[in-house]
Amino acid sequence: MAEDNDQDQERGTGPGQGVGVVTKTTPKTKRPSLYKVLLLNDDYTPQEFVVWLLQAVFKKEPEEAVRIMLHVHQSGVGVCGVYTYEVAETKVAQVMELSRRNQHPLQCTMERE
Ligand code: TYC
Repeated sequence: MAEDNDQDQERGTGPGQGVGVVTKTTPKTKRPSLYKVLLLNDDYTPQEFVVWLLQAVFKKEPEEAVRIMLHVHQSGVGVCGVYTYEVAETKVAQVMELSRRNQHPLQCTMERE
């Protein structure tokens, strides 16, 4: 063996001293948990405001924004998008702040998928 010589003995790296021990670390990549951002229906927030908000905050096309708004309006709750925790948290905060500033009671929450 290549390491079985005097030089290795002097360095204390001969057989049984750990030479050639390969530690293979398996790369561990964990996918982040995803969160649904939910919009709740109410009787007072104008439909136009909700459609505008879905485009401004959630980057929806106008047709998709109308579809989501009508779904929430008719069923009480609907998903605006699915994001990682911090992105979802930011979207919820933006919706709540825009609603508050415009004096609408619109509510928005997030829920783990
Ligand atoms: N229900 C409201 C209305 O008729 C419209 C609305 C839709 C409000 C969706 C909130 O998340 C909402 N003016």
